[in-house]
Amino acid sequence: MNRPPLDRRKLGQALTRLANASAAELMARPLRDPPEVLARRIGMTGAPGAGKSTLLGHLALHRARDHRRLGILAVDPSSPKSGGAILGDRIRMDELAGASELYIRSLGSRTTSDGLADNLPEMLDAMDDFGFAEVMLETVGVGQAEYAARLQVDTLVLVLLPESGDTVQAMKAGIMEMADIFVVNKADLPGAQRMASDVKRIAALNRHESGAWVPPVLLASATQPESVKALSEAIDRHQAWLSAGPRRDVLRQQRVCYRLQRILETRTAEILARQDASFFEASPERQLELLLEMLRKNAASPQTRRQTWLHG
Ligand SMILES: Nc1nc2c(ncn2[C@@H]2O[C@H](COP(=O)(O)OP(=O)(O)OP(=O)(O)O)[C@@H](O)[C@H]2O)c(=O)[nH]1
Ligand SMILES: [Mg+2]
Repeated sequence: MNRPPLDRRKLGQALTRLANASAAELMARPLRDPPEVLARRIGMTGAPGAGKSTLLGHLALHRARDHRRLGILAVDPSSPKSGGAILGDRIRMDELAGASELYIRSLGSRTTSDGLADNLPEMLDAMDDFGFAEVMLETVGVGQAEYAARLQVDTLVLVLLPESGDTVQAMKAGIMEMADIFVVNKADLPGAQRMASDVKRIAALNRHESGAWVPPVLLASATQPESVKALSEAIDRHQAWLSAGPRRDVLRQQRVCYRLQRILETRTAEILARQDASFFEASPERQLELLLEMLRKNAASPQTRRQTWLHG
């Protein structure tokens, strides 16, 4: 294929700049022309230690074999500055050497309230701008993070462990309805088959409309390459299903909505933190008026507008 090689340095800088951008800066960002081809977004979520990075690593190597440009962003709450090392450890370096179009980056979750990384939506867009065919997102499935992750990806893979009590917890949190593919991971451990049957039974209770996607329940293990292939095929089937119906557009709209909501929340919090007693003594109506004024002023500020984002 005739395309320039991936400029890793430029991409790294763009992602860092976005990760550090304030809500005010994001709001003042000029509208970008989205590229014609958007990256397929695949999310992998599950409890800490479920084997997500390991599985994602194998999956990425499998899917990068035809030289498609493929990125992995791993939200790693435990290591804000690991710079990809954690996930990188899970992929053998000799395998990686042959995959020049594979890009991996760990992101710290830092201050964000939704359990994902700061400004993740903007970073995912940057991956589109850099010509990725596919972006895989690893998030740790705790609390609100699943919901937030759901909105950022097209295909969400939920990684469960055998005999972990995960099913019960997943049902409680309503995660079962969110996942497109279930993986009972570490299938080399005892209890995997039974766990898979349980999940199948529960998953079958959801979604009845005709034409609806029926989430497959797969077994996987780092020691079984064919299980990675099966997962990869399930992802392709789900992506094909998305392309055939309205769901992809619905997801993209929800994504835009969520992003605006996040920026407004963050910016509003920043503004409110700067106000003194006189602001809060005003009537609620006046407070809102003042707040809107300040938000508007920010959007028009030439200083922030001058920032150029991705390409220089
Ligand atoms: N038995 C078994 N162990 C596995 C398998 N896959 C991964 N592990 C082990 O499980 C542990 C956690 O693996 P990771 O891939 O780091 O799991 P993770 O879900 O990414 O972990 P966090 O990102 O910390 O939440 C490691 O010690 C792996 O070696 C598997 O298929 N079978
Ligand atoms: Mg991990």
